[in-house]
Amino acid sequence: MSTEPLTGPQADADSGPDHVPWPAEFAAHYRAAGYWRGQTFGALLDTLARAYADRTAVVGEPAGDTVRWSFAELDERAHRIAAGLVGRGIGPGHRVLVQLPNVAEFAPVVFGVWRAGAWPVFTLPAHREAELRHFATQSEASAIVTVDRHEGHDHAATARAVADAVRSVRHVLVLGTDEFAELAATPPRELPDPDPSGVAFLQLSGGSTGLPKLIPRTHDDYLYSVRESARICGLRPDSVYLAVLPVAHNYPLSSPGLLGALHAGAATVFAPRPDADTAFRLIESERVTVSGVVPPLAAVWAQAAGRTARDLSSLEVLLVGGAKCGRELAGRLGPALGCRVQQVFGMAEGLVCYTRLDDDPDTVLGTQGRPISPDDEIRVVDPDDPAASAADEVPPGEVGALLTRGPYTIRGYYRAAAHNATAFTPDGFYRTGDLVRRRPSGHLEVVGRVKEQINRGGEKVAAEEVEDHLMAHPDVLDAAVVAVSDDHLGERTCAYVVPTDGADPTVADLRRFVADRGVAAFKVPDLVRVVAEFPVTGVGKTSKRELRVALAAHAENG
Ligand code: AMP
Ligand code: DBH
Repeated sequence: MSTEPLTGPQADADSGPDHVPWPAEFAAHYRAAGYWRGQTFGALLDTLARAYADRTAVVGEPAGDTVRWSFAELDERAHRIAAGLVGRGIGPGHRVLVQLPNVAEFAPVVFGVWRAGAWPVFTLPAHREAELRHFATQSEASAIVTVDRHEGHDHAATARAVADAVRSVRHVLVLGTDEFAELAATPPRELPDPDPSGVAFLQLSGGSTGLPKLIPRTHDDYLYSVRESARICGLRPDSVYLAVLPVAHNYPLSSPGLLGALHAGAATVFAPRPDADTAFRLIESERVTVSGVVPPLAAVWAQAAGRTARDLSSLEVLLVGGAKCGRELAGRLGPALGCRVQQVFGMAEGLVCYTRLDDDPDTVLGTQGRPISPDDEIRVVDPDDPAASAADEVPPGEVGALLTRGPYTIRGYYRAAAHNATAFTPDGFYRTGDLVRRRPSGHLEVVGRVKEQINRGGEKVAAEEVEDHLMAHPDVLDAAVVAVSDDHLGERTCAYVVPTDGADPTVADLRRFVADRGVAAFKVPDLVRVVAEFPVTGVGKTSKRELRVALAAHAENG
């Protein structure tokens, strides 16, 4: 595995504050309106453990045996893990990379980190060494919590390699080891509650410009979105949420996800895999009432539902989002699965939109929802001007670039002052990079993107990041990665490559090269085309627009 440092612009140290606070007058308003309530996640779990003590909080299946922990047990485990972390010197403000698959332990580990005052950094199981090194370096992480092996990958070995390469990482804690069991058995102790208006964790962006940026979210702001998500999705104490997507991702974590379910006193069932067989088995056995999927998975479930012998009758609501769910697929889901459909359009940076359970069918099938909060400010602006401000709105009903600002949308990425200067408007609106049309009801239709990101069925691939990996190949002079439409995933990646003089790299070689750089499999280009030169724009920049046009023409001509 490559251990060279990452090259390219995104590897340059970008500095700046850990957290860009909301201006005082906004913060005062968000508190006065009751959005920010001054509660931390640790304090929330105290309250939940009292209110729902013996009710089931989490259900998982690590190695065949089902783990089933009540709120009181979850609370106890989180207290012990917190004490164990603090005993090892991992305390307030420390960053802890959490790389866990969908196992019940995810919940006590994350709440344990919170109670220790440390900040989870939510990596995905698909991330590999290069990405983890980047997150560890960026965040100056003190520890990594992971599993031994999962789906054939040796996570513990990868975590150790990261610890060897990144000096700040002093602890690799592996679930299932004696060392972890000892940590998790530490007697609970009183620990100071962190500042609720301070950073609670670092979430990852999909990475619109190179490697993912870290997103600082506070207890106050995130808990507001979690509380409202639980309400909007109709969660009750007797709801059962099935977490099928990797639960560290913002969507299954909070929309309404694990945290929304906990907040409502409901149970979360962790599906070890998202396939229809696994999911349907768990829906039947655990009487699951609600789940959340991405469109390609929704399509697979809808098809499989036609021939399953499983009883899916408990399922009341299926959320679909993360990528555009077209009207046709949205319309098929309810009848196929015997449930209601709720579209969700969100981002780890903040803004989350839902169709409401009482919206009319045209709105549910044809839009991606409306914002959670009356104080989510939405501007749909000139899509051709990357510097468009909130004042440059397009006429009502027209397509434009979405800018947003509000009580749970960040004002800046973690230590990224230079990037923040373009990712946000001077008055604090986040440039989402999404192209939307707004209906008079406030519902948004997502019609595309302005930013260079390929959405592979909900897994976001930053063109620039893959380009940088390709550019590291000695035979590659230039690389440009664009989206190609795909019936199943919505989009796939196509890498255009200009070889260096006289070189003739093969497609297989280039794909293997990217994979060997230690990146998630979903970032290895699906298609690779070797060409003599790229089309250029007026000022000589590679024209991705023309590459996309060429690709589309190629596809049409077979
Ligand atoms: P991430 O940066 O990984 O948090 O991904 C957020 C992005 O996913 C959004 O900015 C959108 O581009 C995309 N996205 C999420 N949900 C939807 C949806 N329902 N329809 C279309 N795009 C979506
Ligand atoms: O894609 C996303 O990031 C996303 C989708 C739905 C999200 O962050 C969310 C809901 O909260």
